Amino acid sequence: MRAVREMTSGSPTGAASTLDVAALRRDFPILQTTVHGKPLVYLDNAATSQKPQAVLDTLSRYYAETNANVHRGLYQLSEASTRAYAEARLRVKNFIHARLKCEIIFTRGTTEGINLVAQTYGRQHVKAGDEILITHMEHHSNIVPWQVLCEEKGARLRVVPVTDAGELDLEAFQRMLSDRTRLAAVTYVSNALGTVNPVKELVAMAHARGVPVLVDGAQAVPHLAIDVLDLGCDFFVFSGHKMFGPTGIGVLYGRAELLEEMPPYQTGGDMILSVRFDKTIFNSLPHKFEAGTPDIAGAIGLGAAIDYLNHVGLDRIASHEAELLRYGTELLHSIDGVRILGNAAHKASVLSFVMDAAHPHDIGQMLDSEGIAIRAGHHCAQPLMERFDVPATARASLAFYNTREELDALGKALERVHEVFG
Ligand code: C6P
Repeated sequence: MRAVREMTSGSPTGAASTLDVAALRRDFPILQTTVHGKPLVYLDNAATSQKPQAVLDTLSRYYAETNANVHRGLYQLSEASTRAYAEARLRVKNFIHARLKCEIIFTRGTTEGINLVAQTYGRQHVKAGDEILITHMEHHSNIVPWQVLCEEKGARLRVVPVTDAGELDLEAFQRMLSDRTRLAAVTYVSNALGTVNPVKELVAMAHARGVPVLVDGAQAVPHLAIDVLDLGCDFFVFSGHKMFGPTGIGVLYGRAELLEEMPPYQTGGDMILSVRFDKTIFNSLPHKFEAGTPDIAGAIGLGAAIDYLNHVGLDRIASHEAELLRYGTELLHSIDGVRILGNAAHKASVLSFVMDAAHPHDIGQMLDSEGIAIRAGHHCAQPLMERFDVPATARASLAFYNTREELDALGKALERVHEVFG
């Protein structure tokens, strides 16, 4: 945690700073390990990120010292656990700059957050003949819940096209918003292309037509500072595990006015004020949407990940990753037979590519033998693969702890793939 080194010279604003990546890497035990006898080069951060010792310690300390159920006991441990859980919610609220703590709902992750909105807000507002607007670059999690809802209601799923560079067609987005559109659901950062969408602009366009917007922030939170009020979005969802927190915990942010009106997603303990056989009264926000014992340790671990990210600094992370992405892009362009998918002007962290010589799965396996972890496949974005006429891509995805040396190792291994298969 002492790894951030300020370097305030060299910038007209005096704000330039850089990361002491070597020191930061020591915060991540898994980055010190080897795979097939080679140092691990972890380039699958879009799938899930690694966890710093601070998060691991928080989890084990919670279970060793504070573990008790929340909102139930009158004894000290339960009060401490309840307090820690509430503090985690406050950390999330501050992290995404929400207005109110009760607008933060803990979920299992991005997928559950989207399903929650589709099954509550969606079922409440969408009727036959209505439309839901999504984009061609969505993850399956931001396609299928809307598709299922549309089928149930006799509504229509409309899909905004993506250009050859992998950018959203903004004119089409504008054109496809109609009086029938009940919700637009868009990703902030594409997991398969790295494209950063102009979410604030999209929200403004949608709101001008009275259409609420859900933003899938799964791939944004580890890389960009998030301000939901500035974006103006109505819902924002993300997963803890992609931002150096535990698996099994995520967040749905919703504007209180909307959440208040929505029916519960799941029912049972903790989401009620009173239960009688003739009538149940639901609890207030956020508890109305958190039925059952929540992932208390996960939420507290997510709070620790937020502290860690704040300590490292999202501005420093963004500039380090932009430099890595530029370096990696040039490196891949220099290798014979490599073609990058996703060449948007504004990108974050993802290098998705195909090679003439080898299937992405062969690339993934050869890289694994060198200790390099990438993802090969459709990245849960099959419609996007079809759009680019490929069955799959190989994808290297970056985090702030990655280095040029690791990208050099990737480059060397890809040269070997070219020699072997080419
Ligand atoms: N993408 C990837 O390798 P969950 O699984 O609920 O934490 O996140 C789902 C999800 C939703 N939206 C986007 C943009 C995502 O990237 C993901 C997860 C991983 O790209 C696993 S498929």
